[in-house]
Amino acid sequence: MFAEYLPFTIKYFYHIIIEVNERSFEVEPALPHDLKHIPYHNVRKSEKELLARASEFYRIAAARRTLRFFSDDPIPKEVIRELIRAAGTAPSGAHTEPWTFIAISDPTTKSNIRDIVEQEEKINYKKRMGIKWTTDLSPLRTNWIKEYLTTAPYLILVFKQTYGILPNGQKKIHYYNEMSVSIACGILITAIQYTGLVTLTSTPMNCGPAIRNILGRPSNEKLVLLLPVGYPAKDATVPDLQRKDLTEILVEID
Ligand code: IYR
Repeated sequence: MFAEYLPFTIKYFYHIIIEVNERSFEVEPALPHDLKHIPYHNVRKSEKELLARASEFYRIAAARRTLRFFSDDPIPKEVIRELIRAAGTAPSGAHTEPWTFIAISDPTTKSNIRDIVEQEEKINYKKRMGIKWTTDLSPLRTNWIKEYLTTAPYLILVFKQTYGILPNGQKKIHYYNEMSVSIACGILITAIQYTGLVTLTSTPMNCGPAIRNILGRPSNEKLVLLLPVGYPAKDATVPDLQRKDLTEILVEID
């Protein structure tokens, strides 16, 4: 419609652009275009049961704390696999599942990661973060020494795939990859808590490329989260933090 008001030459190019665009969207969808849609089964629960389950889940979630002191007691590999299976159930843009989870128990790799993280964090704390940030963090008693990276029996590293590769070698667009991976991280952290283990939600600043290199990961993968996983140390402490009340986080419009 709009093209009718344009001079001929512009009109010509306008149509080409539209055609090029339309053609580029005519390529095969990443999922099969005849994908079946099947009935969804849900066992309906009573209102009483809904509230009981929601409250029980809250109780578990509320008991979660970020731990910085880990026991070196081993945990079964099968538990880590189940946790990652749970994280992999997260919703993702166009069902692209744009995540890679690396589970590390090898002491040398953990030690190499600790070296990279501590080297960068030292610069972060001393230079990059600045006085305001380090002052805001001081009540939490964090610093650049990350003993938990070698003590915890497992490190789980979560990478987002900024794009994928189709069987024909073309790039596959990973819509909302950051959001999809963040949701998977939320499920993973909650699954760790539900299982009875502890973790620390860490996002090591400036360490992504070096860690990706030592793990031999491809360049479409970017480090989003590093989670040490294990039991808490016997003498572990946590800061006595309070969470916001429901009235402070919820606005109800009925
Ligand atoms: N990444 C650093 C600093 C840090 C930043 C924030 I924001 C925290 O909530 C906690 C720590 C570290 O891991 O020490």
